[in-house]
Amino acid sequence: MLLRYTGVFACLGFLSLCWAYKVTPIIGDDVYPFVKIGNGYYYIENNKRANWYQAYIACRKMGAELVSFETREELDAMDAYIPIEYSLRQYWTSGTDLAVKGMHVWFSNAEPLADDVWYPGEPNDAGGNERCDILIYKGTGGTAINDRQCDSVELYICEVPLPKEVSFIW
Ligand code: MMA
Ligand code: CA
Repeated sequence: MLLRYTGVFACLGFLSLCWAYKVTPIIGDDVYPFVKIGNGYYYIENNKRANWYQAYIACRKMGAELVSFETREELDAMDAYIPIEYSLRQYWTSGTDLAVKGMHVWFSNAEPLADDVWYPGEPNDAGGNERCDILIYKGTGGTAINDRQCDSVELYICEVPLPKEVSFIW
């Protein structure tokens, strides 16, 4: 009997521990060479161009990933940050359908691309060979994502996956 109650309380104790934590990002302000935009930390490469794979490697060398825009709001925050003179610049993102053709995901976190991040008419897989996703900054269809050939040599944006701190709140 005693053993049974001990077991029950041990389980309840464990469950209450599970419910009583919070997760908070560890870093606060800009951390060179990354800038804080909205809730994310980014490196915007405006000089060196690379194909999608090289761009991914360049980000990995910084301990980062090619950028992902999980929500339209994140993309809008980036749109508000980039100088207006950079209109029509294009920047590689981590978006790709290389794993499953027609299924575009953010390669850095496996989330599917939301419908509202695409440029009007995209993704169109032009020429049947557009597998990597690029941010078009203030094109005639606004700032949004287009699928392009992965070997196209372009600018890119890296994003730091946020380190998180887990703490108990009681
Ligand atoms: C057009 C359009 C896009 C395509 C690019 C390739 C300028 O936009 O067809 O969907 O990805 O061409 O350069
Ligand atoms: Ca396209």
